[in-house]
Amino acid sequence: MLKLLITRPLPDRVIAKARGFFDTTVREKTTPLSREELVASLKDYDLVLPTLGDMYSAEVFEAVSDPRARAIANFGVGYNHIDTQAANNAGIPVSNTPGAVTDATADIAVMLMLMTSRRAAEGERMVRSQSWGGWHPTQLLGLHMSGKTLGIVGMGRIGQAVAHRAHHGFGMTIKYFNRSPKTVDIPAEQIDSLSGLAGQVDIMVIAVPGGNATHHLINAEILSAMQPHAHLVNIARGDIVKEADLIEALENGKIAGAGLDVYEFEPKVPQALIDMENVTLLPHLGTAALDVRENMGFMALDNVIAASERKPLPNQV
Ligand code: 8YV
Repeated sequence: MLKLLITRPLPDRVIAKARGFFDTTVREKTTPLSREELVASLKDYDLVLPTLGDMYSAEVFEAVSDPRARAIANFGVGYNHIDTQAANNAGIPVSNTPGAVTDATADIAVMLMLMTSRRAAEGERMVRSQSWGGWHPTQLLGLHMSGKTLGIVGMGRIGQAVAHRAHHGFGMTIKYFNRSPKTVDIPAEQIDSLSGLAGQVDIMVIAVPGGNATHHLINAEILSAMQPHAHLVNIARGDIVKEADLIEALENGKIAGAGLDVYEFEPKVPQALIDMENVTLLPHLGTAALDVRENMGFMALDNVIAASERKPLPNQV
């Protein structure tokens, strides 16, 4: 039997399936692999199923001259923690789990859109701290989301799923920025500059992949272009937003609020954000539902199984 390393505990059904095919090691820690573990994973296992935070840098691949690993099947759609060029050079194909994450992540985007625009977290904190004195007509007034304009940065699968929800569910006008021209099956306008989009929308959702090409894409220039009543939502990768610039924009009223599921230096969250009432902070909940995580796991296993049979990976990146 080929040896498979799964780098975090995964749902029971996924582990059971893996054990049916492979001599499976499940690493019990919930933290990313150390440098030694990364190197060992390529040396000691035929197949590796890693996830967010397992930093397969070029240096890790270079440290293993004759890797035993014949595939890296990432659990998750985002693979900015894996240097795919270096993996290719080492002859190790990499796959991800597109599709399995789309709806759940789009749902979290809508949740954050509503939470930040309608001040839900602030209200919840008020109730919990027993400082709610009772309803009155001008209390906690937020931004009425229905019918407003949504800007989507990155009109891939997740961006389109957010657009569908916002258009059909909330009657929002959809505008988007995408590197390449893209047509979509709902009324939506592609704007050719990101700062142009930023200036036209009431809520802006980030849905581009992480990685070098999008690092600090949302910076002071873009945040300054946004309207003072607008909100920013990030459900993609933390370092797409230059967090120091976001803090500055919030502190100086350049935008009205933010809803974040991801952070530049995850899991560190700056105290300045924690201290702001108009910021909603979630712990990377994008796909946190059992059936979604099972589907992600099964999809990653499909790729592992294909690699074990020396077939092309169905979701090679
Ligand atoms: C995952 C995500 O749960 O799929 C992704 O890329 O961002 C999350 O929803 C997590 O990152 C594991 O990959």
